[in-house]
Formats: sequence, structure tokens, C-alpha cells
Amino acid sequence: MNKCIRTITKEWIWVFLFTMISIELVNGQTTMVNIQSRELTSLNGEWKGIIDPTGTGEYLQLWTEKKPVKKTDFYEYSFEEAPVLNVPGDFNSQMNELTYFEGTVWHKKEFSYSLSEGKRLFLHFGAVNYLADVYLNGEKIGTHEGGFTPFQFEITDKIKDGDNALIVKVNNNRKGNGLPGYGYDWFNYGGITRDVDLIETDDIFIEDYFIQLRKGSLDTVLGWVKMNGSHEKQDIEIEVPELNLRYKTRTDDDGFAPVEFSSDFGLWSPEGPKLYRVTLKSDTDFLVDTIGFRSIEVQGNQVLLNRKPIFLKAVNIHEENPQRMNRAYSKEDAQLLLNSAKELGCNLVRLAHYPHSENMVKEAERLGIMVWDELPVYQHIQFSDSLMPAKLEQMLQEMVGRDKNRCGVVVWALSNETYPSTPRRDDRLAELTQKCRALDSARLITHVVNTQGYKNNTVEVWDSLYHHSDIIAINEYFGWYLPWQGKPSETKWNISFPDKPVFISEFGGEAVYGNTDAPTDQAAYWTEGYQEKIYTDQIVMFNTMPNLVGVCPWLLYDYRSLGRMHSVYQKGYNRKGLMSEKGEKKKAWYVIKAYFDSK
Ligand code: GCB
Repeated sequence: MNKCIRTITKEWIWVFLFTMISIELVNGQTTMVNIQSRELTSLNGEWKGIIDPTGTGEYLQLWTEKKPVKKTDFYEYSFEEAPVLNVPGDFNSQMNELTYFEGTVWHKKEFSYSLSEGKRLFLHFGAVNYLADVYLNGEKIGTHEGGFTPFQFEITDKIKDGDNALIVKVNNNRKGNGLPGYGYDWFNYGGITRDVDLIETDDIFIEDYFIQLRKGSLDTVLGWVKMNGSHEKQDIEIEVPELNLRYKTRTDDDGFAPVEFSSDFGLWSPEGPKLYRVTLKSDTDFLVDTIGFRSIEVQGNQVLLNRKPIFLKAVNIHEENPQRMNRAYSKEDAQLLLNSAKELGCNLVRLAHYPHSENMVKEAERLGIMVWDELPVYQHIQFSDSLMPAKLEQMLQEMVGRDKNRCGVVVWALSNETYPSTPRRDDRLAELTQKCRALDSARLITHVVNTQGYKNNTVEVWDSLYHHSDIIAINEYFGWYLPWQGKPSETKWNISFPDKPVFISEFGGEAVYGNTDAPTDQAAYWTEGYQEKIYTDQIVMFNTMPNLVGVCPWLLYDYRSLGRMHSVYQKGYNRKGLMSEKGEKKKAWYVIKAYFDSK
């Protein structure tokens, strides 16, 4: 059955107005969605790199690439024989000299292009960690801050017919007022870590769209389509051939078209990750996407997927390829990590602690794994910095902008372990939550907190950020950072928000794979047995918890983190993996596997 409705509801007008305000305030340029369906020229591959630990390249204006003309001329830089850096790729893992490098590496790519008459051209980066200054043919075309989200610049008027030189100053220095700030427990892989593409479009093209079920509905899509270019009114047609569904809408004076239609969708779920081929056609553009339909909501103290309660069997994952020890980015990397999560019995992955590549999100959706997308608002953030609201908003916009049509994404996590004592934390994060709800009113929003008290075998859960969270997300390390305060089976819970669902977003402890001979009753030996006991005790404790809707061990694989300096056991790795970096399963893996199988 195919009902086509063209009612304009208040709900979407509000959503769209807010979206527009956000975009105008922060970026000036919206990053287009679904670039895989567009006319692309990849700039991936071999680039040249100049390492600039002292920052002299800026003073020398390295992007001008001056060449000696007179006999007396010389310039103290040249890309000519510079080392090759592969893009996408973090630079740290590509050259020994760069292993621990945090600073500037200039990247250069030469390419040839010829832009057809009447077309527009955009330069799109999947992600650059952390700051990117981009120069084309000696001219600066823009800057971007933030290591894990896409951005683009229009270069229609800057591209030359024939040879072009693209130079990107990539800097991965930590910044006090960055996102994240100075301190974090993962490896700071710098570089052009995701794809770089040229995107050619017509003068007027479909820039963005939102096609997902309206909150709580199992049959009605509520969304919009937005054109870029002239704002002449245009017909837009959305088709889902498998459902025999053809829906028509029309853009208004702002190039915006409301979308609302119903159908008898086969719903996406972990058991049946159904996706449909969806096409969008305007007078001047045609895009194909693969979209699924499902509802996610909280009702009382439960999480409902497609209106049925679900227990979230989750695992934390960092974006690191455990075999190659570099920043993960490809489909193959995603499959390696996600198949491991699947083998563990997971139906959700928490992509910690920043937006992972689009490959990760899409592969998870394809494999039937729900995704928890997270902003790198991690621990000590300078919320009172005057630039912080704009940075937060931009990153939110870029994360939600990219992933909003992925039904696999069920949670937007807006912060992790921030501290109530940090000035302006509460109001800045409250504002961010409101903005997130305005961008997408259908998914769950949460803030992850570790401020709970734990004394006399009672856990006091209270942080004010939970006012803004659909689910209470708790990180706790009882049995590791905090010794057990009584019998796990007798743990008491005092949760200030008794009506909300509770999710344990982190728990665990460290162990070295194969370390089974040392005493298993002492933390300082990093034994598998000690870690295993933490897990069995935790599972006993979970039975004492009210409103528990899921758990998420920290984490799947051991991963690099330079603050982990124990020279016998850690060697620069956080050893809380259920598996070693080589994929060897520790005893705790089997405990979680059995727990998930029982759920
Ligand atoms: C946490 C953090 C996570 C750390 C983990 C640990 O609470 O959220 O990023 O890596 O603890 O291993 O200490």
C-alpha cells in the first residue's frame, strides 16, 4: 500500500528552521550528504609530506611553493623529493620519525582537472585530524577544526584547467580549547585520515536531505530535502522501488521541500537489517541512497526498538586497526572491528569517543548492529572559552549532518565524563542538547557520566546532565579503579532519576593476554583471571540494578594509549580489551559472550 501525504506539519518547520540557523551561524557551507552517490574524483593515494616541527612553514609561506628564478635565489623548502604519505592515512604510523609526532605535517597533492562548462566543483575531506588549512594553487581556500567529521569547500572559481596543486597544513597539536582538549586516553593519530574527493555538481543540486521515520511511527517518514544553487522552485521525486512508492514534493523559495509519506515498510532491526534503495530526483540532480526504517524510543524505563523492549548488548570500540596499529578508516577495517563485535554477541557498538568513519556506520547498519555516535566532548573541556559554543555546534552539525539518514544510528552521545565543577559545563551542554534535538528529534540523546558516588556498597547516581539524557549512561570501574565496597550481589542503587532507563556505558579492568600464571587476586599483575573476576562480579551486580537496559564493556581490543606506561604489562597500550590487539580472546571475553548469549 502506498499512501502519499503532503501535509506540512509544525514539527518539520521547526526542525528545518533550526537547521538553517545552525548552518548559517557556524559554517557558511553545509557539507553535502551521501557523497558516494555523486560524481567523484578521488584524491586519495600518494601525497608528499613535509614535517614541520617548529612551525617554520607558516613563516616561509610554504604553500606559495616559490622556485628560484635569479642565480642568487633559494628557498628552504621543497616538496620535490619529500617523503610519500598515503591518504587516507594517519601520518604517525607511516614513518618512524612520526610515531609520536604531534605538530604540523604539510601534505601536497598534484592533480589534473578540467571542469565542464556550467558545473560546480567541491573539495571534500572525510576528516583531517585536527586542524586543516587548505591551499589550492597558492591560495588559501579555508580552514577546518575538528578531527573526526567531514567538511568541504567550493572551488568552482579556483580550479585551473589542467594541473593543480593542493596543499594542506595538517596539525594535530592538542589544544586547551579543542574538542577533545589536552588529555585523552587514546592515540592522537594526526593526518588526512579519511577520503579526499572532488565532487562535481550541476549548478543546482540536492545538497542535503533527511529521510527517516518520524518519532514513534512505524510507517510514516517525516523529513525534508534541501537544494543548493538557485532557489527557483523545483519538483522533487522520492522513490522506493521495492515498495512501489513514488512521492512528490516541491521546493519553496528557500530551496527547501518538506517530506512526509507513509508506507508498509519492512523494519530494520538487528535480526533483520532491512535496507531499501531510495532515489531522490530533482530537475537537475539524481541521488541514490540505501536507507532503513525503524523506530527507537524510550518509554518509561525501557528502550523500545520498533515498539518492542530491547536489551542493549554493546561493546566500546576505538577507531584503530588492531592488526596494523593505525587509524582505521576503510570498509575492511570496519568489517574487522564489527565482525568481532558481532562474534561477541553485540547488537550495539559504542563508537568511542568521536565520530568514526562513515564506513563504520554504514557497515554496522548493514550487519544489523545499532550505532552509538559520540562527540569528542571528553573529560576536561574548556566550556567557558568564548569559541566553545561555535565549536560544539559545528561538530554536532557535522556529525548529525553526516549520519542522520542512517537508521542504524540510535543514540547521539554528546559528552563523556565531563565534570560538574568545570565552569559553564551545565549550560553549554544543555544548549547543545537542545540543538541536537532540533536537528533530529527522533533519536535518543545521552551524556555519559562517571560522577556517581560509591560508598557503603551504595551507588549514588546524580549528575545534572541526566536531566538532558534519554538514558542514564554510567561509566563505572568497580573492581578496578575502585575496589568493591561490599558484595556485588548486595549493591544498592540510589538513582536521582528513577524513571529513566539505565545503561552501563563502561566497565572493566586491564589484563595482558596469556598472563595466567601470576596471582589472580592482585590487580598489579594484570592477569586474565583478575579481569575475568571483575567481569563475573559486574554481572552479579547488574542483577541489583533498577531499569538496566544494557551494558557496554570497555572495550573490544587492547589499543594504543601513551599514558599507559607500565613497561612490563602495558607498553603504551590500554589493556582493558576483551581481546589483545592481535585478536586473542582473554578469559573475560568468554564471560561477556555467555552473558550476551543469555540475554
Ligand atoms: C574511562 C574513559 C575511557 C578510558 C577508560 C580507561 O572512563 O571514558 O576513555 O579509556 O576510562 O581505560 O580508564
